[in-house]
Amino acid sequence: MNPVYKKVPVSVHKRNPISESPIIIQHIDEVWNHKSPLFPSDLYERAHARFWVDYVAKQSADVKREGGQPVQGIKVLDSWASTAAMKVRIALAEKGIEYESMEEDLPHKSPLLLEMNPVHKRIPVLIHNGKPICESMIIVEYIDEVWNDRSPLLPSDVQERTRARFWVHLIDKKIYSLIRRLVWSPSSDNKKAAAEDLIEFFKVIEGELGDKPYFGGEGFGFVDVALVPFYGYFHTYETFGNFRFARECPKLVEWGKRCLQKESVSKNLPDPYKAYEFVLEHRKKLGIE
Ligand SMILES: N[C@@H](CCC(=O)N[C@@H](CS)C(=O)NCC(=O)O)C(=O)O
Repeated sequence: MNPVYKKVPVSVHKRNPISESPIIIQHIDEVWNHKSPLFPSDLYERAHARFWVDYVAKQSADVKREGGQPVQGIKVLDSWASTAAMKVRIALAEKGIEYESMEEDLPHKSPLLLEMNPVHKRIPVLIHNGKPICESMIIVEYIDEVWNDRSPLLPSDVQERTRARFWVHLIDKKIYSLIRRLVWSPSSDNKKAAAEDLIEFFKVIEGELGDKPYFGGEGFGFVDVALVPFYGYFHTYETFGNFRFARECPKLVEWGKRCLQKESVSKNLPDPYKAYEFVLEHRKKLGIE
């Protein structure tokens, strides 16, 4: 029932297993939505509640619809090299929303960033009508809910929506520590073991993709947004880990190429060689030998 985490709780609904407690709670709230709502109906309040659920989970281990109207006052506190920020830019591009990107100099964070994200002090932050929304995938979900008249990212079927959230949660939970071991640790560390663990993770993700063009099926969606920024760094991971994705995860490479054909992706992913140079320079700045 839970081959990925092998942990309780697992809720089984219509024979479909659902794991990870914040995702189970949201599933319950969406399926039995006629009584005792758990999440607020207001979209901003909902994003805010999700932020705090996510924050609490990490510690222990009046927005108006503007469909059709030109949208004013959208800013992204951004960084070109950040995979988290890319997710937000891709989601906005999918929806065709214009916004102002404000590039942060992360070693010298702006007063605006500290004011808008006082909890984590990290980019990306979406500022919509003067209100901040933090945490990349919470922002993506918010974007999908506010501009719900076009290019849906989350599936409309509740079971499929929960499944998409499960995979995004897994990606967010695992990928950064795997990358840190391979790319952001001293060269003397065991890169072979780090590369093997990263490949094993991507093989699990590739298993979920299967033979589908995108994770949700025929259309580019929520899980694709969460994963595709890392495709921009595949060359970097291959170089550090001395392996080839084309050999290890060929379907994932084909998926990445397919995603790159979309303008929303190609305009927001870095050139693979520039991304690699960025990592080398940043390692130097951080004094990682
Ligand atoms: N879980 C966060 C991660 C955000 C994150 O790690 N942002 C990095 C850039 S990729 C950052 O702002 N780093 C600056 C710092 O940690 O001081 C999300 O998905 O938004």
